[in-house]
Amino acid sequence: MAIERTLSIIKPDGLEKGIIGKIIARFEEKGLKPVAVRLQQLSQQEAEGFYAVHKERPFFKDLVSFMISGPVVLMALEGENAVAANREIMGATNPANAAPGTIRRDFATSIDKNTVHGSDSLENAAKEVAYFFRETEIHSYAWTEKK
Ligand code: IDP
Ligand code: MG
Repeated sequence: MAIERTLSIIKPDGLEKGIIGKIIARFEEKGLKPVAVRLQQLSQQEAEGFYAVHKERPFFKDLVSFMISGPVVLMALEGENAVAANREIMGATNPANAAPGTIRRDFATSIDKNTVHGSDSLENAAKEVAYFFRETEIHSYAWTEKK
């Protein structure tokens, strides 16, 4: 049993749609606990730094401008195999390809406005959590079995 931490972001479209609670419920129902949570307006510099790995991609500019178009919710999620579990709960990048019952399939509008971000590996999860949260802002608590 590997208890991991991963970074989740509810993107501006998730806040516009008023589904912060519904998204967090999906994580909690699957045993992923938010152990750090902050609502924040990202600056352009913060968004560019966060997505630096994508800076040569054609969609980089649009991605950054979307991510700063409104506030986001930043969360560290903790639980069993949290990195892969989060990706599974989110669904595929393009909501058209996301499996039924995933956040992106149920709530996202397009590949641009795809409602959530999730770290893609344990190594990136550690970097991404540290990008937004100090260790003193993260608080583990008793967790329950996956339902
Ligand atoms: P992921 O969010 O599922 O990990 P990545 O490939 O890491 O997907 O891409 C980061 C984000 O960039 C995506 O969530 C999406 O918002 C955006 N993105 C990825 N590919 C495209 C594309 O082909 N067109 C427009 N936006 C894209
Ligand atoms: Mg990614």
